[in-house]
Amino acid sequence: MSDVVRLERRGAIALITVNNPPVNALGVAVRQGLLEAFRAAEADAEVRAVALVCEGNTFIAGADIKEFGKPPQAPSLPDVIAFIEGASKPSVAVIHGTALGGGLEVALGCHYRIARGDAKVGLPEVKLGLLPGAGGTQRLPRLAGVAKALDMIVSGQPIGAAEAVEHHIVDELFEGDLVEAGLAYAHRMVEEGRAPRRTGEQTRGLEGADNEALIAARHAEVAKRMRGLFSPLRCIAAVEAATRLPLAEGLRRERELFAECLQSPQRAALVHSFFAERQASKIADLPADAKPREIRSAAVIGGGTMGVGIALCFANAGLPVKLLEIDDAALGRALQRARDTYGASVKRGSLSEEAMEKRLKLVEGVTDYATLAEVDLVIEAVFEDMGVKQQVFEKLDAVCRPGAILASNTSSLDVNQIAAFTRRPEDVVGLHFFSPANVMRLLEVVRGEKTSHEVLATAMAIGKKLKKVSVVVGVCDGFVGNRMIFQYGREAEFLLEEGATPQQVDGALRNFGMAMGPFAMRDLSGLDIGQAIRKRQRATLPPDRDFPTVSDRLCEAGMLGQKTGAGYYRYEPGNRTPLENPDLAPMLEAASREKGVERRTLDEAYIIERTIYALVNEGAKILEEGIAQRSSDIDVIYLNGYGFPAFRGGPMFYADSVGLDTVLAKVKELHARCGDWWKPAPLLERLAAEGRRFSDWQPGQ
Ligand code: T1G
Repeated sequence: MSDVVRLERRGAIALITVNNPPVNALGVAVRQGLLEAFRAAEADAEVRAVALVCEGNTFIAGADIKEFGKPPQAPSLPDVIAFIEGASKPSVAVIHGTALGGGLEVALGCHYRIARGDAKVGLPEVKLGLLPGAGGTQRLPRLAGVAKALDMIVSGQPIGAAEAVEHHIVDELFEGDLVEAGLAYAHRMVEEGRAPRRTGEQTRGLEGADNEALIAARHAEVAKRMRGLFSPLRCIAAVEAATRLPLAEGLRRERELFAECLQSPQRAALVHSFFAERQASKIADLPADAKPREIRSAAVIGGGTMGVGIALCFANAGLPVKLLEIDDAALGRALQRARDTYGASVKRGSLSEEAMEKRLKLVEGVTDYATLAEVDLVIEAVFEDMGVKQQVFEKLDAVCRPGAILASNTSSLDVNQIAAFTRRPEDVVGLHFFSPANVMRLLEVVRGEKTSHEVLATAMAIGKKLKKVSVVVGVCDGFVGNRMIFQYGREAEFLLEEGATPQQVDGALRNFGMAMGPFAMRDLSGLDIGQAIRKRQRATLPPDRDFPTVSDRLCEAGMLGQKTGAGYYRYEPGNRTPLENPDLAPMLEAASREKGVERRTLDEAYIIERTIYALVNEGAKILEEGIAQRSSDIDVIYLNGYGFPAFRGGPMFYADSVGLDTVLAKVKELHARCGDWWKPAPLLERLAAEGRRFSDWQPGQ
């Protein structure tokens, strides 16, 4: 028996145990072990039934994602499952944790399934650009029906054990010890003389509904809602095969569609995104013994949009948090904002009244700094002005206990300078949340020169506790995300001077997959924010450096975006739908005239290169300066904070997939035509010359 799959005889029951940490993934050794174990159980005349359990935190959580893209190794998972299903002795899968993907497919190959009450089951393959490729699209509909199977397979979302029982995916729930429950159920199967109940032979789930109409409706809906994605429609095609074909043919069709998804560049990008997010939590030079400090309570300074959003993150995580404002009136407004934010969720039905009240009780409004003496972590979220930050941090340094961590939510100011306002720079760190802070998953953990290892480890731990995707970044203007978005936004604005309209630029980038175009995004956040940043940047650049002017003209005309009813677009009162702003066209004409530029029609490919390559070139500089640890960290920032499409893997992965030689050639052409904003990053030049990719690069190489 292999060391990842064990077979034991418990009386007339064969107990098969998988033990392949951390998630019992179905690597080749596990597949071999399972096949050997089920074969041995089948051949053993003393064995009357089989129970399959897993050690560790979870039942099998899927195929081994690391194997994708590598030459397949026998036995294939479908073959293992076919043997399990075809066995003559009844088998039961004992599910705990998350039975996902191939894990649920193995369980569906077993004849019966029991699950612990807190377990979940799901088929998340679509999130990796795939589809359930080991019978899930054929067996799940036969148990749960086509509608439920489509819901689970197209969304990739798991369901709880009780819901799985409701939909005949799981037979019954159990509590307590896995092995005991498995053996007890197996004994019951023997005593009741139960025969193997082969899922592939079930038909109930395929009957009683107009599956053809269901499939057609779902296809139309997904084609619209998941535009640009490759695998969701193939998921539907595979389930459609189950409604029409006998199992063997349906399985063949599923394998064909699975192979198409496996070859798709979207699968490579989505798998990259999966591992990149997990890699981001690893800090290369953090000593193993750097233990996080315990955070039992927090405080947020500033009850504006960001401050309240951050406070709600703590309340959502069940941590008490003080929210400090300058006076009772401001505090009242802040607490009302907190209540209104939760109220919207209650109205949407995503939060119960009871849960809202419980969380609001965790938010304590204060106006006196002295009340912060015992908190473990303070996050400042006041106005983006260094003078104001200095006042706040000097006060915090005076009142907070030794060992309390002082964090700033600044979106681009110098965290080292902020740390220097205190006598404890080693306890100062940046925690850059993204608006709305209680929704956006991204957290840039800004590591100051003096930030201690322990404080850095604590920042990462609290990020995880708040269910954020935390990425460590260094100190510079804009850190990683905003530093790159400045380039992207500026280039987008230059395109308006060259002849494009906001609709064309936003449309091209939405077709690329961005959640929102740059001009709709600027109208949302407010044009005045960009104006202040450009003013600061101008002070650090040569006077002859060219800047676009349209945004400044709009600000001068008081058109700041949604908040004033007009910016790049016009908005009807109370309506966020962007409409054409008739005042813009003359401004664009004037801007082009001022620059002596002949307006022309720009094609989508040019718009994408001009904007996305601006991200890439700046990302290469960020890597070379050590502001980000690895190119995949930059991808994680863009996937989780800036609406970059996961099916393209992030800006750096996208550049690798285009080829750095191609990217560099375009950057050089733009440098020649558009000036020093496009000076090629040395790292980009070097990697392109060496035929390498950003993902091959390590610091210092
Ligand atoms: N393969 C390989 N490694 C995996 C893995 C997998 N399926 N799942 C997790 N890991 C690694 C992960 O990279 C990390 O590694 C460690 O395990 C802990 O993960 C044929 C084709 C199960 C809910 O998509 O959703 O089956 O960083 O930090 O927060 O039809 O992992 O420690 O080195 O996420 O407790 C379908 C993916 C595959 C499930 C646990 N299955 N995994 O969450 O831990 S495709 C999935 C998860 C498939 C079949 C198809 C989560 C989790 P490291 P973690 P967690």
